[in-house]
Amino acid sequence: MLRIWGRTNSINVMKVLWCADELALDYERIDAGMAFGVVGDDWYAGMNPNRRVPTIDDDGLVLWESNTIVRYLAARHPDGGLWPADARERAVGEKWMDWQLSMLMEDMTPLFWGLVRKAPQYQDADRLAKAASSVGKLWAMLDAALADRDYVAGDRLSVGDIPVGCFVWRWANLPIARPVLPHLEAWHERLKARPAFRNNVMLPLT
Ligand SMILES: N[C@@H](CCC(=O)N[C@@H](CS)C(=O)NCC(=O)O)C(=O)O
Repeated sequence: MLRIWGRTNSINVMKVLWCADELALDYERIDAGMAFGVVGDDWYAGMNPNRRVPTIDDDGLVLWESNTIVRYLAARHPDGGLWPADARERAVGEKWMDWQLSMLMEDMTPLFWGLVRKAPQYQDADRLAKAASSVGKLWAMLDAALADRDYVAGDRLSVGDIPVGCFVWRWANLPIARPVLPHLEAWHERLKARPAFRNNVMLPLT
């Protein structure tokens, strides 16, 4: 039995739930994190010493780090179609998973925490304006990459679309100015047509 710990408004939990639903997996989700607590309990830290969400337990294999979980579930259920058998195609998609962590997070974190969660430490207007402008330039990179393809690794959805797909919904719903990026927008529309994306990602930002 697959168990997934994490609150549904966490972007990292959304990645895992969207992936699991694309793969049509049976799972139990247990609320954890922020108002739900749980992450502070010692038994939880025994599974995930970071005390963050998501964490999964798949028949005794405990994993944390959302992108790793997405890769694991997709590879374990290759018939689900998210894990390209061709290493080159897969790497092209996976690159965007790592880019989400290494580049996109730096600007998305202050914007989300400052504008949506109103965290006092992210209220510097100058810093927020710089983050909004800089993140627009990052999204333009993905827009350019999508000029000749429907999804980040080619002509079908794969693991590589999942982290950036969660973040594009968030970016599109932030109260900021955004550049016009037609390829990115068309890809976002394709994601929005998927029930698993609608059910897990297309939620109000909270
Ligand atoms: N790199 C980790 C980050 C995990 C993380 O920071 N999760 C946030 C939610 S998005 C969290 O646990 N926040 C504290 C909480 O919810 O109590 C991952 O991708 O899984």
